[in-house]
Amino acid sequence: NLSGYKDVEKKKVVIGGMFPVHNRLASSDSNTSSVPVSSGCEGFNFRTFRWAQTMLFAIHEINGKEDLLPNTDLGYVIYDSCFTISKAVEGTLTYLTGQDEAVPNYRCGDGAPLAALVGAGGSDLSIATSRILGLYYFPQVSYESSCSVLESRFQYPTFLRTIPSDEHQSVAMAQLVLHFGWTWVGTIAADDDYGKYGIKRFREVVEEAGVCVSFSETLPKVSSPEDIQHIVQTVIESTAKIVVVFSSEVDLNPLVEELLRHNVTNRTWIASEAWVTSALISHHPGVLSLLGGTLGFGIHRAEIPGLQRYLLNIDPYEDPLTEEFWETAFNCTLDYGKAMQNARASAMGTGAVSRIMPEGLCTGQESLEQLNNTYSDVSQLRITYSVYKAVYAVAHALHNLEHCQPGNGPFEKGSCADITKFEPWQLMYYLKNLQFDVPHTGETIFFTDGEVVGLYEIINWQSNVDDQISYVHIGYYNSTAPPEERMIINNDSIIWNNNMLEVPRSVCSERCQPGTRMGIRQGEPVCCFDCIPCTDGEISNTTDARGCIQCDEDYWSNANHDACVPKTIEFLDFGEPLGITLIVISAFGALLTMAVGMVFIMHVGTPLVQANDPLLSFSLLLGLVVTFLCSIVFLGEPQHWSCMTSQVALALGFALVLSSLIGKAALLMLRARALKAARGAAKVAKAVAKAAAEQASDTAVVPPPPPPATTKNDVDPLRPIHQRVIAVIATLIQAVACTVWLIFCPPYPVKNTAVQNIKIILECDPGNVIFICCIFAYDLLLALLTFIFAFVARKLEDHFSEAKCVTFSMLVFFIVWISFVPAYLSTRGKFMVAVQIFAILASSFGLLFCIFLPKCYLLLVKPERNKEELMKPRPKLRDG
Ligand code: TCR
Repeated sequence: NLSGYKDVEKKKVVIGGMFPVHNRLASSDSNTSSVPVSSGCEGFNFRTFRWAQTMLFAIHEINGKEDLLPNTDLGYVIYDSCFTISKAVEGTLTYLTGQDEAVPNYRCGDGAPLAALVGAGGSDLSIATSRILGLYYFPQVSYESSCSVLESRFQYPTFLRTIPSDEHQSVAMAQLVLHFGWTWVGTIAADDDYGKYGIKRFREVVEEAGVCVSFSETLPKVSSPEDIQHIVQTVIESTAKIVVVFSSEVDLNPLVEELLRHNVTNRTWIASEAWVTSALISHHPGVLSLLGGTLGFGIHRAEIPGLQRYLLNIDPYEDPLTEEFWETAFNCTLDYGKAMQNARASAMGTGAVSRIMPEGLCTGQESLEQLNNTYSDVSQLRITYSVYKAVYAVAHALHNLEHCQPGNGPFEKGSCADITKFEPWQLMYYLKNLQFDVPHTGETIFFTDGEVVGLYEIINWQSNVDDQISYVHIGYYNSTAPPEERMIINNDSIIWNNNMLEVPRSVCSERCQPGTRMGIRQGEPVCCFDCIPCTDGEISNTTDARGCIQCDEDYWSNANHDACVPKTIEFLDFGEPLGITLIVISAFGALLTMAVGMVFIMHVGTPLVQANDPLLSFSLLLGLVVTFLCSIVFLGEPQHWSCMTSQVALALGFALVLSSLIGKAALLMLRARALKAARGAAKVAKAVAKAAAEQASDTAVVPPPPPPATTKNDVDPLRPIHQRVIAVIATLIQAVACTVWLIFCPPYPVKNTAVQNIKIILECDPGNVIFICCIFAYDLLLALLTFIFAFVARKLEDHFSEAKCVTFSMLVFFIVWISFVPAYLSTRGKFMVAVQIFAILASSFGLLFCIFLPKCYLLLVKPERNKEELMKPRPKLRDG
């Protein structure tokens, strides 16, 4: 008899206990032809048996105390819930009705009032039992059921527990995952309320923080190799390196065995409280490679002095459960006959018991100490301590109930309850308003609405010297602390899977570096994405940027696309080689033109200079100087003044040149036509003369008529004044046009960013395209007219082939400007300016050389040919 009723006058109260001492129901063939019997259980669990024994130990301790329930002895009834709801319900009903049928179960203290139920085991069992107990307002104190749904006082009015709610644990796990920056995790949950609600809350918290769940599997409750196989495949195939498991050890064990068979490594497992210190899991051979580095949450651990001795001193013959324990632990059959013999023998001191034992039998004298069994391992008393606290809670409530002062009691009219015949709800009152210190540990226990505070130790599975797993305490979690202090982890003391020291990574996609943005993958979680490089002109300067940012107008992306850099400013500068070259060439051109002018001035009196109206020649040279020099204005950073001057000077310069030329060309053409007419007249005159001569030879000699007078006036119908008027008018038209242009829509400098992304091209905007077109079209028109006039006069052979020179120079002019168009259109940026300058220079040099080179040659090298009579056009037909 485990409870000592030494004192006969002592009152008795019975506490109920329920422990899942077996792991499952024994399978029974469902035969409806006979009376159904309650099925038995199988799979003896040493750990839960220790819990049951701890309850007995606590009751013993309390019964031995003078200050706690001094006048009352506690008895107990303990049921095996077998990890199954049906057994738990069966036990609850048996307990409530007092029909002691369900054996093997302890029952001690018949007839005494029932106090409370300590149990019933896992959350699913407690949910079932507390619904029944709640009907009668019968208190239930759970040591193990941590599921958050049991928080509801509405559904479970009489449920209390000494283990914190999983609400805290789920949040703590989520925080752990976030703490290490894992964004890609897999989850495995037991197929019960514990696993499902635990993982559900974990997912909620974690997903809100942007973590994605790679897979989410459920462990089968009833052994199913296919399901386990499926989960193993999922774990292997997933890229998630972190697996969160919310399950009891019993449900998880088959999976661990299968994973070990598949040699799965390189995962970090996050353990829930139910398996974080499980010997069942951690004692598999070779488990280190699979589960080394596991992190998990354990409830408060305590030392309970005297417990180990109590556990080791268990009497195997006391009860069917202890018998089964003994036989399972020593893998033998207890032999009652031999046992009695041995007892006698050992009492007589003969010893040498085991040598005479037949194979497979045991005596009950075997040493539990040497067995090294989970049962007697008191190094990780967590749930055990919770059981201990639960028993003490009931005892303290009973104590308070017993020591109620009549008149000051909590019930109607200050009445008290009687410990010999109290109602369950009266005990419930005392349990709810309880506060006590746990013996040995000194921890203060009180229930806030049935719950205790969420305090966890964070445990890391590390290998110890003999390659066994040791549970190393690396931090803690306190749900009552301010948010940032809730979790304290010593990162350095963690040893990860494969004995790694750095934190493992678990992400679906690596982070997107600056310069790229996250691109969603259709149909995949948000944590899985592609990093798409930003397009040109767009940047991202953070990791994991959702999108790229467009750079400002004057900025452009750098090569890495992680910063906007100012665009390079481009214009053709004076200082650069191309600029210098162009300046030199144009200056040379201008100087050369002036030199030609000088030569002309020096020979101004000679026929050659006089033949072509010298004033027009000078204006032509002046125009050329202007065009040469204006090309310099095209260089440098465009300014308002330079934009206006360059184009206008060019247009005017050309206008001046071409107007002068048109004057010359018009003169030449008229000369040519006059000459042609004169020649026609001469022919007629000659024919007439010939006929007359023939006649005369017959008759008499008639002097021939004088040749037609070719006076200067006849050949030069256009006087210099006319040419000049033409030139002046032609130039003036252009000047007026340019003035209008400058007044109404003057060219202005612009920043052109459209052509090239990485550059700002500084250039001149013409202000109005139509205007600039008209102005240069006018120049072109002058050139065309000049060409036509000169072409018509090309046959006119004066000594200097003036008409040919002009025709040729116009051809050069056209060729240059025609080839300029495609060249200009196909270049970009500052080279457009260069092309334009080249065209200007080329056409100007063309004009200069074609028109003035032959003349200068004559003037300087062959002055003897510069004679008056040579200046006259040489008619092909000579007189006589
Ligand atoms: N709460 C779990 C069951 C459980 C358990 C354990 C089972 C917990 N701790 C340790 C075996 C060993 C925590 C439940 O179902 O509520």
